[in-house]
Amino acid sequence: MRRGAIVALVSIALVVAAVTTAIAYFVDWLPEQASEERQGIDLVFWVTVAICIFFFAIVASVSIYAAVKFRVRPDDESDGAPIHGHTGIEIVWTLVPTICVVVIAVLSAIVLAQNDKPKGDPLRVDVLAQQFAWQFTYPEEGEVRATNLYLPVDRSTRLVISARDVLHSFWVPEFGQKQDAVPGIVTTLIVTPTKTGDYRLICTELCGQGHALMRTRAIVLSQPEFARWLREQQQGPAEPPPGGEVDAQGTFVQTCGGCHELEQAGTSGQIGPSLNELALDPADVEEQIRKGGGGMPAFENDLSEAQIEALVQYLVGDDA
Ligand code: HEC
Ligand SMILES: [Cu+2]
Repeated sequence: MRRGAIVALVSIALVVAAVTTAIAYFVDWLPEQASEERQGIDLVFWVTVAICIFFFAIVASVSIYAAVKFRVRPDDESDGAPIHGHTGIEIVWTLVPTICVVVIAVLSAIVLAQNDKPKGDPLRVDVLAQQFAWQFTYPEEGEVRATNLYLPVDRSTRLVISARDVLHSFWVPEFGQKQDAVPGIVTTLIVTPTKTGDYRLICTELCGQGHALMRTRAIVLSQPEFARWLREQQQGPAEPPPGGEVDAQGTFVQTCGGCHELEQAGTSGQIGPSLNELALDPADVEEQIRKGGGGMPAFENDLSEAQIEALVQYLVGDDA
């Protein structure tokens, strides 16, 4: 090849590489990094991007050079030179991508294995996915339940994930880790938050009409704040209802708040209608809780009679 051609090819490749690298580097593509696991995931991502930029620059430079240099001139009716392949080049373009893919695969396997290991003694949280809400239970902390995922910072959490009805998938972009919830089997996922904050928690497996709404929050607290939150949940409200009554507000927050907005309970679920200005008879509310319908599960078998009664009273009692 002539020297001019090499200079042109290399220059085009460098310009293309510089532009694509700048786009990759200066645009803020990834969500904030808020877990230890994300570090390895991001590493795999950037290694893959670097490989892609390298080959894209080569391919773009040859394509652009060829399109300009060997374009058909007006009135040029001649045929191209007869070429019968090139064994050397074929070996190279088979071998090099194979090596790249193996590098990505091995790196991914290492990161996956690493991200499966908790650091120290993990907190266990049971995650239940159902159309179209998340529920979190802390079995080692007195069965505390919540519809937001509360986590302590700098401690590994082992999420034990199950699905009640169809496939769902757990994902908090800032944590990176992602895992399907599969009916009939239990899956697990390790997350070690590194930053306190309030993150989106979303279902990433198309699971029905309400799929786009199947989202809640992952709230990472400092360790003392998390301990305080747990204690509050374990003890119930500051003034427990007298005479062994049911804690209607607590039941609402834990069972219904993931789907319904209700100001007095401080919930903001968006799957069902807001219950702030509920204009229903107590009998209809009770029927709705027992039988569900229209996208709401039936709670007849999940709640006690006393709980159902307390919820109806809470939502449409005399003073409501
Ligand atoms: C998985 C999400 C989900 C959960 C959990 C849920 N609901 Fe619903 N709820 C809905 C949907 C969706 C509707 C709308 C049903 C319809 O349009 O027929 C609804 C409707 C209602 C209505 C009727 C509202 C109206 O204005 O017509 C009431 C009352 C209600 N829910 C109360 C509750 C209570 C109390 C709980 C907790 C025991 C609860 N819901 C749990 C999704 C849910
Ligand atoms: Cu889902």
